[in-house]
Amino acid sequence: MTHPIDQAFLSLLGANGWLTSDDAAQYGEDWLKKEPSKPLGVARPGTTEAVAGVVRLCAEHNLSLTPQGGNTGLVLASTPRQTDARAVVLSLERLNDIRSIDVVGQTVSVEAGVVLNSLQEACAQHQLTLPMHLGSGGSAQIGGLISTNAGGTHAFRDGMMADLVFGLEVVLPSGDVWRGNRAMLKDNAGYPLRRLFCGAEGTLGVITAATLKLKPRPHQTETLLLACPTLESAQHIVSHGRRIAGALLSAAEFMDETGLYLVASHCSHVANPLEKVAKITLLLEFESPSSQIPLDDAVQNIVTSALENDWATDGVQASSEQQRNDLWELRESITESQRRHGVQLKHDVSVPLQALSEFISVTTERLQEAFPAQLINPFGHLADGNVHFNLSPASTQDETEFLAAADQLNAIVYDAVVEFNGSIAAEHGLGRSKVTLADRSRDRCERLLMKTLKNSIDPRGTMNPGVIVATTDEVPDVPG
Ligand code: 2HG
Ligand code: ZN
Repeated sequence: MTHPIDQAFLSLLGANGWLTSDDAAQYGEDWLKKEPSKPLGVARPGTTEAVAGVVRLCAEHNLSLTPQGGNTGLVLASTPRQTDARAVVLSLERLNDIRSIDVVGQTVSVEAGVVLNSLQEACAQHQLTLPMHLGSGGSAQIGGLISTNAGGTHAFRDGMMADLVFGLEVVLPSGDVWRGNRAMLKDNAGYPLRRLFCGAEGTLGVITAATLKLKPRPHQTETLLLACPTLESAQHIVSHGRRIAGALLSAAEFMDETGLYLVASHCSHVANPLEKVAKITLLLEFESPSSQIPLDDAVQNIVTSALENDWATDGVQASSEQQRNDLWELRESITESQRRHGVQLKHDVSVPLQALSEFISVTTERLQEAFPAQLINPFGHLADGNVHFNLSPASTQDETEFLAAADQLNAIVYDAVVEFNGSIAAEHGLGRSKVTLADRSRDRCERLLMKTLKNSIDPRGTMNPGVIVATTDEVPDVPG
């Protein structure tokens, strides 16, 4: 016999719109497979009104709700808590319509479940692009990107996801729909509500649609891979590149030799075209919006300066789209390689640029001293000081001891971030993984503001509980 809760969701959403607990396993597990949970079921509404219906039904039956996009997050924000026996996952995957593209205003109105790469393909047909690029673009959905305020490789130039959002449509925890999906950059008619939901990780409501800022599609793209002796030398290239090319420089990604060792070990089909693996490998990309602004002179200048000043010892320039994709594949395989390697501790942090190199060397030294048998793999977005300071045991034999040292290793990284005036959560959000950590670093005032916001918009506390704001039993409310 069908359970009454299943029956209620089936009546609301139809057979295609509700998966019972037995079919929910994939939705209960995060990408890193850290904490598989067993949701009560998965709601897959196909319209904003149906999302509102799901929110109301959950309230009626006292169920918690975890909105889920492409489930590519790394901080446990899109799957329910293992202990939550009354958790429903709300998948946005069927809300996947591109409502309209405004070629004159250069905006797109899009539903939350549209996958980033599909949106890029649709925009490309109008010679436009969304300036948001990240490795998980084949799965990541627009609603999730907004909810986590994703950063990616172009953030130093084009901003994070919140900077690309002009308007939003949101189903609130009350079941009301906020129809704020306007297409204006300049929209100061009150509190900036759209900002509130960017990076809220589904704790204040469910984003169902958005209007996003587009840019002209690049007319010319040039991609370089450079072998650098140190991180400082890579930073010299980036500073020089920004002076020479200005906003034509669109990406500056760095990889440590450890990251490339992981790629060679676990994704052996991915080739490194440079003869020797350098201490730091730098991937630079330049984009020109117009045939009137060619890139060749700027790129040539940067390569020559890098070699003449010994900032780089070797380099390649992509000569075809295929080669360009291969260079990006090298960079984007680091995450998958480290996952295949096994156990890891991830730290998505940022520090001011002038302190970046010292931060990395000081932290590396402290980590090595605390636990020598580990792989220290700092990589990321060099122009905005965002480092993924990821750690793994050197081999499977070291796993148990490495995990036993996890608290100490995490503390070394996060203490150094604070010491260097950085952020403990740069572009992946807090999820449940970093809530306790973030809560400790908040002063009384900030903690109160966060709680007041959460409680006034979601008074029952059922929207993605345990994410961003700790539930009171998780962290004692110590005065800060
Ligand atoms: C990237 O920059 C992503 O590739 C993932 O933000 C980082 O694996 C990671 O920790
Ligand atoms: Zn990143």
